[in-house]
Amino acid sequence: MSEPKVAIVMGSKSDLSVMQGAAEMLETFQIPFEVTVVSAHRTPLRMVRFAQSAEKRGLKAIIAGAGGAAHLPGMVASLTPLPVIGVPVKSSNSLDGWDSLLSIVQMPNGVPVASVAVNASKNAAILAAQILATSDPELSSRLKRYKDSLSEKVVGQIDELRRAGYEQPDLDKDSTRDFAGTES
Ligand code: AIR
Repeated sequence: MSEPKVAIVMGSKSDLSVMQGAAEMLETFQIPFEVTVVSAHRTPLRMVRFAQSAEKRGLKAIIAGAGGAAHLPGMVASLTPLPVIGVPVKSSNSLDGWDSLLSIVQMPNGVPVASVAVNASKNAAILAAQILATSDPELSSRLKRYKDSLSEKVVGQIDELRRAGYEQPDLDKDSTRDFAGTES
């Protein structure tokens, strides 16, 4: 793979089962990435080195996941101009994910962290892809195809309901589509 464009960092390897969803999604979009463990509390200096070198190393976005007192995304965001997307991880020490979610979302003015839902690492990767796609037309096309595939799945579900005997409202008379972004 070429130089990583996105970093996936997590507070502990125990977060990997959640965070690997982001890795899978970035692979789908053919975005080169790196994956590592950086703990805001156990390795604070590694966190500073990681965040301060991220832009120079050519990264364009950072996905940071942590559980419990999830300070990693916010602290990384305080040390880099790159966009940081936080993934609240519902870890073994977590109060049902709320502690992590609030630690990530409730940032002070001036230091934003974008947050996805608890454990929603795939969405973090999609958002990172969307950020990169603003300056990458090929990636933008891949994203549009992905979004089209989402609405196609729903069309399939509607057909299944119809076949199961549930009459469907006629909402799709004209040729408009939910996501008509794919170039012909
Ligand atoms: N964590 C690690 N350093 C700082 C934090 N907040 C988090 C990890 C993991 C949780 O603590 O992100 O979700 C439990 O980590 P471990 O290593 O004890 O399994």
